[in-house]
Amino acid sequence: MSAKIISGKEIARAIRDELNEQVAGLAKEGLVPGLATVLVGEDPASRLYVGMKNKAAAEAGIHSRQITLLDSTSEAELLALVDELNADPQIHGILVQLPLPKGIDEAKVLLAIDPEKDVDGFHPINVGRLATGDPDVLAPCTPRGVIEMLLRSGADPSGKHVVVVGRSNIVGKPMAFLLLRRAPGGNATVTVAHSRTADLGATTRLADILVVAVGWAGLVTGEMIKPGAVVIDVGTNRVDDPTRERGYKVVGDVEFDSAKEVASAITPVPGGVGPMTIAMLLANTVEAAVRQRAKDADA
Ligand code: NAP
Ligand code: LUD
Repeated sequence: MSAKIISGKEIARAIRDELNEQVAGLAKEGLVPGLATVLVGEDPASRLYVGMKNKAAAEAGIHSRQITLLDSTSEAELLALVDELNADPQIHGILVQLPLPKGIDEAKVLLAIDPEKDVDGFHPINVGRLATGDPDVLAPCTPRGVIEMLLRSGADPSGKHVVVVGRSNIVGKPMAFLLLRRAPGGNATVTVAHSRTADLGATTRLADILVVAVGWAGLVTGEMIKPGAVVIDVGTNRVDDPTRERGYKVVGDVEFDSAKEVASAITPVPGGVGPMTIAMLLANTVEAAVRQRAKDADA
C-alpha cells in the first residue's frame, strides 16, 4: 500500500487564489492589507522563509515591507521598530521571524506587538484567546495550515484521536488548542507527546491523525504509525547532500519511505506544511486588515 500524498503546495495554491480575489475586492473598496516582516540577523533559513513570505504577499496584492536588521541589533532598537509598526496605519500585520539573536528577549518582543496586528498569533493575549476557544482569534500560521490541510483533504479531525509530537509555542501547543476547539477543524481527542514521553512509538501508534513537529530528521518511522493513519509532517530539517549544488536537502521529521507504506495519507517535505504556513500568514494579514477597518469605522 502506498499512501495518498497530501500536497500542501496545491492546497496552498488554491487558498492563495481565493485570497487574490478577496484582496482585489478589498482594493476596490480602498483597503490594501499591509504586512511588515522583521528579520534580525543572518540565519540563512530565516532569510529564505522571510523572503518567501514577502514574495507571496506581493503576489497576493498585499502591501509588504521587509525590514532586515543586523545581528547586533539591540532589544531596545527592535522594540522601537515594533512601536513604529504598531502606529503605522498602512501596516495591518507584523511578523518578527524567530528565533531572535541571543541577548534579545523573545517574550518581550512578542508582548510589544499590537495583538490586533499579531498575524503570527504569538502574543500572550492571542495565545489566551486561542486557549479559551475564541473563534475570532488570529491563530498561529503553521497549526492553522495543518487544520486547513486536514479539512481540505477529507480528514476532518472531529472525533478522531490526534497525537501531536512536540510542545513548542509556535507549533505543538497551538496545534493542540486548535484541535480541541469546539469548531470546524476541531473536536478531536488530543494527546501531546514530547521528549519526556516514555514510549513514543506506543503513543504515536494510538493516532488516527499524527502531527509531528520535533526538528529531528526521520524520528518517526513506519513502525510507529497505526496502519491507515493520516500523517502530517511539520519538520523542516536541512541535511547534507553533496549531490546537490546547494549542498543540502530538506527532509521532515517522518521517515517518508517507511511511513508511506503504512499511512493512508501523508504530507511530503518539502511541499507539505511549509507552503501552508505562508498561505495562512496571508490569510491572517487579510483578516487583520478587515478587522482593523471595522474597528476604525466604529471609533
Ligand atoms: P522546537 O521549539 O525545537 O520544539 C521541538 C519539540 O519536539 C519540543 O517540544 C521537544 O520536546 C520535542 N522533542 C524533541 N526531541 C524529541 C523526541 N526525541 N521525542 C519526542 N519529542 C521530542 O521546534 P518547533 O519550532 O516546534 O519546530 C519543530 C520542527 O518543525 C522543526 O523541524 C522546524 O523547522 C519545523 N517547523 C516547520 C514549520 C513549517 O511551516 N513547515 C513551521 C514551524 C516549525 P521538549 O519540549 O521536551 O524539549
Ligand atoms: N517565526 C516561523 N520561525 C520559523 N518550507 C516559519 C517555515 C515556511 N515568527 C515566526 O515561517 O511562522 C513563523 N513565524 N516559521 N517556518 C518555520 C518557522 C518562524 C518553515 C518552512 C517553510 C515557513 C517552507 O515553506 C518549504 C517547504 O516545506 O516546502 C521548504 C523550503 C526550503 O527550505 O527549501
